[in-house]
Amino acid sequence: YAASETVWHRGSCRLCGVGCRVELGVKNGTPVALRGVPESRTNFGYVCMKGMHFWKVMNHADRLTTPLYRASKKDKFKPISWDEALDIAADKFATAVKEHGNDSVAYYGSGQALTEETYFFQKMFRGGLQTNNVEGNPRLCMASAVGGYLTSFGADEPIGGYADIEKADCIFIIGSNMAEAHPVVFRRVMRRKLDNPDVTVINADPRISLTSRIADIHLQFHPGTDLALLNAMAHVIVKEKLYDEAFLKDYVAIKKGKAVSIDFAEYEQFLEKYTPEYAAKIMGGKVTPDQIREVARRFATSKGTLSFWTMGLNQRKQGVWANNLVHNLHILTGQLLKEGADSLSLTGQPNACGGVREGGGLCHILPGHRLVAKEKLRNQVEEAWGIPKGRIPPKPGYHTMAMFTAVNEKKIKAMWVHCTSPVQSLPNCNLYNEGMAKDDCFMVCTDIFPTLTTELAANLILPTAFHFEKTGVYGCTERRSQITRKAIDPPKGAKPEVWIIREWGRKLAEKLNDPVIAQCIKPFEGLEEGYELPKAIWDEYSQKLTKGRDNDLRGASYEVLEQMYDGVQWPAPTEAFALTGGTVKKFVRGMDPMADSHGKDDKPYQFYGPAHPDQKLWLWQRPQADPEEIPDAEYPFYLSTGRIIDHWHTMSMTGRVKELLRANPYSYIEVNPADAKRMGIKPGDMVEITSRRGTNIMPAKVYEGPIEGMVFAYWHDQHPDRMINKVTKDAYDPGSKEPEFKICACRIKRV
Ligand code: MGD
Ligand code: SF4
Repeated sequence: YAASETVWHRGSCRLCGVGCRVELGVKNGTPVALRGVPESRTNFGYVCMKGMHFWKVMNHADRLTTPLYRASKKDKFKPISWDEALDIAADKFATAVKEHGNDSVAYYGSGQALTEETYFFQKMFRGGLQTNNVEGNPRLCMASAVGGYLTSFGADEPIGGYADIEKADCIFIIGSNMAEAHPVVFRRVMRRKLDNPDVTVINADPRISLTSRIADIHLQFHPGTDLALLNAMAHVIVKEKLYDEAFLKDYVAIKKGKAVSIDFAEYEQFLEKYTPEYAAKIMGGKVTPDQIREVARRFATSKGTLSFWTMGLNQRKQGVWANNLVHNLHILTGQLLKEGADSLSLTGQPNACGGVREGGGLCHILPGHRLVAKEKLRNQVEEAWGIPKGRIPPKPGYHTMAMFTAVNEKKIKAMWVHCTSPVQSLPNCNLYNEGMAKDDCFMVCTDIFPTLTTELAANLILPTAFHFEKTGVYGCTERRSQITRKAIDPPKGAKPEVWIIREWGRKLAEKLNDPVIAQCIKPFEGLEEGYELPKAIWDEYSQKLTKGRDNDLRGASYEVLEQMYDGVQWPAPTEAFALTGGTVKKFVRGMDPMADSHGKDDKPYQFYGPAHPDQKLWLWQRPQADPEEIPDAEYPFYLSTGRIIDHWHTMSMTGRVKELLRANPYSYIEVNPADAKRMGIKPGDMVEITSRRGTNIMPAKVYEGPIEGMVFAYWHDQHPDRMINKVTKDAYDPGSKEPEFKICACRIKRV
């Protein structure tokens, strides 16, 4: 190529969980454009406006280019060399371990980190520093989905994928504004509906959103009442005998409580009270009993029913139960495993599935969907790493909210925050920011930009390479791993994380005089960091730690991933199979090699998931239950929060792109017109939103989106007056520990 020509480099987008295949245009060593890849079967060449503007983030003048250090959080940062920076980081973690024990250090990572980064970090913390204090922001988005899949299907992650959209006849979207949060996959849903007007689209949500535009039926209800809806749909399906008796007989066990077995008669008895009339009353009266009947019938009788959900179900105190109840409908009706039918959780981030759920990035899981608590599984990991048996501690570490509570309680003395900004993204953030701002916890942040977290809480900021400036793998919603190869150099002074971890690890081994830490980095010594190093990390993870696991990725070598337009869907145990694209439907004989090899009988479906020893799907008896906080006389409104199309999370990236910022410069509070009229609020009036935890002030958008009695704000805005996590509540699901960002009580007033 002539230097002046644009060269296109393949990779995946990093700005949401869809996983669009894209190409970055580079001219004279500088990114100049981003486009879709028409051959891709994921996004067919389409990208959304965030994706399209991605390259402008890379070039931004605010990129961090030198390590910055301050001994106290009250001081100003000073630039220091990489050698000094890594020495300080190693010294602080070593001192914390020596003086306060192994559990006084912690890692808090991200569903946007590359798999190689999450895997390497957790190896250093568990195998090197001997703590399971390994957590990440996927706790805030996907933990309830993980809990739901494990308890209902015995295995994490969806059975099918996006390819079911083009075959589905009924699409049930609950608790998801996928038009904004997963725009390109929503485009596929929209195309299906436009091409086939007979396809039913049902949207169940307390708020009318852009997603609702294509719905035939929109069910609008009070936040937190949808467990009643899902049970009422099951009630209709059972009463009208719309369930699949043969499927239930062959593949299903029924459970209640902590997995106590019950029979169908007891389940039927439990459903007895969930009549459509009963549910409609709980849901607030806008949904009619006949609508519930209609929705249940269409769900059960279509040729293929495909459900989508995301944070509206996950970010709830009953998040796991809500997931179970959607899976229940699919299990009852047999709307699973066939073309066009699936219970498909949309993932919250580009690599929450691949890196964190599969790579061992949460406090209770090790790589390859292994549980920390199981000795045999810990030993397998220790053996793969060549470290002594018993080196990984048996106790899971702190989950996210417990970890930041431990920071408040001064139990965590050194913490590494990678690729996330908890100062803005934690619920009830004022409470946790107090602890993070104190000098009791030494904090290292690896980021590409300054953030509210680096400003308030970091002692040491390490500037990193960005997407396309390093090589690594992401795994999206549908069990699909995709590689992005380094296309350009990072800004001078910024380094890929895998290099940072290795260099820090070497110093840490010296300071703690610990040969096992040195052993953890030994396989990666001497490798060039742009490609060889991440490849060696990927090889160790995929070859040694996914072998025989349900996410077997041995066939998905870098070489194979580089050949495949859309990456590979696991399980993919061999290269030959991975080169076909991998497993489109899990558990189906003839499609999934694990189902073939685990076959215990001659049935077409084989449920080999590690969490269900009986190899069955579990139908759960789960009652309607209230959220942690419901409106009362003092705080009479429900507050809900979510995403919009123009921005991503804390806006640290999209807020720096002027086109995206202009499209949506600041947050506003959506108020239903009936409430606005009653309270004298007009469009654009400034409104104060107060909960038991904090206050925001922002302009009103008067609009029939939220149901009467509910207000909604997007959470991306960093401005102190509009940072909605000062107001949200930090209650969490007792099973998944995922916080209830979606529901709390507040009052509003015009100011
Ligand atoms: P992000 O903006 O995604 O938000 O919240 P966060 O993870 O805190 O932070 C990513 C950071 O990584 C940015 O600072 C970015 O600059 C940096 N970064 C980007 N690329 C790289 C890289 O290659 N290397 C490094 N080292 N850094 C990089 C997300 C969290 O927020 C999540 S996952 C959810 S689902 C929650 N959603 C939610 C909600 O719905 N409502 C409310 N109210 N709050 C929420 N908070 C949660
Ligand atoms: Fe990127 Fe998501 Fe937009 Fe696709 S839909 S281009 S993955 S932000």
